[in-house]
Amino acid sequence: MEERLNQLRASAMERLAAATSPEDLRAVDRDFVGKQGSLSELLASVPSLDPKDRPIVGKGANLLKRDILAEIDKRKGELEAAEIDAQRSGSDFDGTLPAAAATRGSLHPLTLVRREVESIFVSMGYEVLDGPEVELDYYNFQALNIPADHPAREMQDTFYCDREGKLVMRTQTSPVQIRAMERLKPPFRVICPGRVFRNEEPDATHEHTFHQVEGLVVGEDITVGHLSGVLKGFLRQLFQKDIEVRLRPGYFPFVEPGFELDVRCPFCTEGCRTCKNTRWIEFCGCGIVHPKVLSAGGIDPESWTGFAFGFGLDRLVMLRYGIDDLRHFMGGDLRFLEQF
Ligand code: FA5
Repeated sequence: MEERLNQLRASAMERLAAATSPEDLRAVDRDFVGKQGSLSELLASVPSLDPKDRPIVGKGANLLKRDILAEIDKRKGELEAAEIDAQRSGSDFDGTLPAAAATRGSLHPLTLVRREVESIFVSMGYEVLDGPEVELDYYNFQALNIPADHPAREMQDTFYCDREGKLVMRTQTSPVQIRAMERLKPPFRVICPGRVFRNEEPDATHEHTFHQVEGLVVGEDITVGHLSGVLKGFLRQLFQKDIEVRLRPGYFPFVEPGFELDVRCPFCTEGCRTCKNTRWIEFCGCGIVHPKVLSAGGIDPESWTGFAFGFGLDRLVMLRYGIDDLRHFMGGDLRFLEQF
């Protein structure tokens, strides 16, 4: 009986050593350990054996079963490792094939247009400045001729950052006007692109977080002619054609006189959805810098004059690419972003 067990062990181990596939391993399992297998047959015959042989055969068969199952497991691991090695360095590896293309991100449309705006103004001799997004109430309002309790504060619903109302999320890029005046000696010309915040319910043309580009020129005898000339020159470069503009009176406490500048709709000649059939599109607030603002910035209003403007970058990007809803910009939808 022991001899029969030894024979079974030798033949099972020989087949396992020669196995080259998972099927070979399953066949050994079936032929030796499975219900119809040799070991099961042997165990079934135990009751008919001589009583003294029964424990020897029973124990031996169970031990052999355990050893065969362990060897199957071991061989399975070895075969899998060999297969991975073969795939890595085997015959079907073609080192001349091009590598899988890496997926590349793209710049956000706001970044693309902001860079374009910056390079146009830089080509006109402007310096690009930055300013803090969390701003002192002083720079965002007071120094811009908007004292506390001034009704103009209601034009921009503000996120305050502290109980005393000293710190705000800036509602406009205009505070950088004051910071620029404090730092630079006239004459100078600067633009300041940046993120601004207002407590507004988002819709297709409004966001609580959006972007503006501020412009400020301080020099001698600055006039409204300089202001409209610069903005026209900028728009010509941006849209690569002459764009008619018009000035309407507009109220901003930090400019006097103040205007809203509208541009001729670049998309139509007879009215369209973008210009709401008016043929004009509101482009920015602007005007001649108020003497009180120059003084607040440490510049003598008797000697120097200036103009300032501020436009919404998001709305410019919408115009540029024909985007109908400004909420796409912050929505994080890759299907939108991948188009740029
Ligand atoms: C201002 O913020 C002034 N600081 C502009 C200015 C600068 C006037 C210098 C005079 C001199 P206004 O609140 O109109 O103005 O905003 C300017 C532009 O920001 C608007 O023309 C519009 O394009 C954009 N804008 C305003 N509110 C939103 C909003 N909620 N979402 C997106 N864009 C907005």
